[in-house]
Amino acid sequence: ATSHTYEHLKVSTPKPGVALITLHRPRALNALFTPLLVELNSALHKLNTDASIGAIVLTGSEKAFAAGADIKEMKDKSFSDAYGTDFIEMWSDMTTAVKKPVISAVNGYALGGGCELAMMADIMYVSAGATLGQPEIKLGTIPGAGGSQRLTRAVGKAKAMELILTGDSFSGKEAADWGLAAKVFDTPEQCVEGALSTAEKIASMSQIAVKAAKEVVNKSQDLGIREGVDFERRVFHSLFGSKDQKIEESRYEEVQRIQVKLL
Ligand code: CO8
Repeated sequence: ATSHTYEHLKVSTPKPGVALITLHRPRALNALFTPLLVELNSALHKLNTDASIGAIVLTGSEKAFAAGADIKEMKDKSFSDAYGTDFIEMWSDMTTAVKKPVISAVNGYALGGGCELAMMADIMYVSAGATLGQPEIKLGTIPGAGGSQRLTRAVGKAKAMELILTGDSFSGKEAADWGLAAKVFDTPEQCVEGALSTAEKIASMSQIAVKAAKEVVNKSQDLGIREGVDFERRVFHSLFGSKDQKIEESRYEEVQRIQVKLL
């Protein structure tokens, strides 16, 4: 994926095991139109099957992560256009097809579809001055790429309802205070750097365990607690079959000491 050139994205590997995808449609503040989404899906698919990549960071520019779905592309769509092509369904690739952790580093505007894209990532990092929001209601519509579901799970019904019904935007600092973002940084550069170091840390772990961990945490969003705990235990059992889980003899005593402490 890194050697491939894209028109609306930049893909690089700034750290070992880490891919950085930068949305690059500066003239439209990274508004998410179909050609960009096709490229994004293609890049994600390639990175997903690239064994040298352990984690992915997704970012935009300092001014805009993404200022929404492309209003110009959408304004004349009819119901049959939207329903017939299952419009926006392709966005879900980001979470269904990608088994490796994705961290969004959000700076500037992340509005509408941009906010939804940021929330699709497994971990969201923000800079304090970022502007997030679901302003669809102001355009006579509602979030269409998971916003009403992911925002509500992250911040609770009261806050999500208020944000989605008013279309009011919120800051990166608020996103972190409410638990939507995992970390907040003072500047956009620090935000991207922070996301890259976390990605590097994740990429240094067992890829098979990381994949399993992502899968079980995501399941918690779909399953009740009992089924979720059962599912986790099954996946946990399956990791006894992985090479990475086997403790090297040189570490045996250290691990035993930890186990004794836990008892
Ligand atoms: N779609 C298409 N083009 C965009 C978008 C967008 N979402 N956002 C910005 N642009 C373009 C502008 O048209 C402008 O292009 P040009 O120079 O050719 O006119 C360029 O980006 C720069 O934008 P501004 O000059 O407006 O930059 P500012 O710094 O003055 O303002 C803002 C930045 C506040 C982010 C402003 O651009 C803005 O309000 N953008 C729209 C935000 C928004 O409402 N996004 C859509 C959310 S809704 C959604 O994503 C899904 C549902 C949409 C349904 C639509 C049904 C009609």
